[in-house]
Amino acid sequence: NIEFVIEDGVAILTFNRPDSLNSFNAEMHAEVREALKEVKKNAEVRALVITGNGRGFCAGQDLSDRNVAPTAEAPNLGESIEKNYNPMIRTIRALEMPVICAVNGVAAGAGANIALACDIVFAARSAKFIQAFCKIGLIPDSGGTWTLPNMVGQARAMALSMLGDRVSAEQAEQWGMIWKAVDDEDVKNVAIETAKQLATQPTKGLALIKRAIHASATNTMDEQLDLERDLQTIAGRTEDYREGVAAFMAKRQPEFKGR
Ligand code: LHQ
Repeated sequence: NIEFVIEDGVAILTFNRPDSLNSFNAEMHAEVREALKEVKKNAEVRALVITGNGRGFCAGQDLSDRNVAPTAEAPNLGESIEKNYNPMIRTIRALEMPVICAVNGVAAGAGANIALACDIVFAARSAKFIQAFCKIGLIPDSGGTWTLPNMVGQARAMALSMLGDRVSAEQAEQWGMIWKAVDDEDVKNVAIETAKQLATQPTKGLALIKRAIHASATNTMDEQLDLERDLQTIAGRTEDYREGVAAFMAKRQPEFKGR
């Protein structure tokens, strides 16, 4: 249900259920969980790319394995969120390396919000972002009620969540939901090349940048100044900081180790 490879310091996780637009069943959840575990513990990995095979990126939960017959017991969706979606989103957000998303096609429901949880998002020009949840009586999950208003403001977040309108890649770029819309045929390569380049950079420093930017959404300016002081203290003790300054002064290319 997924493909997972590691090359040149980059882990590439590809959703691989193209017939159902890479929607999540239980097996795919388990495989993604294992892959993310490997990313976390393998010291060689210094960036992660998430993408999908076929014409979709991910259509969220696989709705075909839901028993919604009138006689069926009411499901507990919170359990599935607690077991599957929330740990995945929390892991992506906490990974101490850049997570690059290549949205190769439609991203709907949880699929849209997995993309929005990543650090740098490229989307194919033909891709669409759809908060599809409202169409089946649900609310945006996988962090969407947090990421979306933070990125696009409450007016747009509310309307997108209630109407379930399709947002094009270019609109998503203009609204600050993603980094860049790129030509369809380039999206995976651009994401992988960006990740490979980032995998040669000061990984620890990048992880600290990630922490600081995330914290800014809920911190005051004053709290953020304190956090910057603390994180810069950590950054200043890394080998890569020494190497960066030494290379700059010697007018040579730095060789970062990621620590
Ligand atoms: C699918 C799906 C799908 C199964 C396309 N499942 N087959 C969390 C916790 C617990 C439970 C509930 O949910 C959640 C989080 C969620 O993610 S809820 C939201 C679930 N996702 C959706 O509601 C999106 C459903 N999909 C769509 O609205 C459309 O498929 C989109 C707009 C994504 C794409 O439309 P089209 O380009 O017209 O493609 P299509 O609809 O023809 O889909 C292609 C095939 O993929 C089709 O199968 P078929 O056998 O007819 O070729 C679809 O049935 C299948 N598929 N999404 N989520």
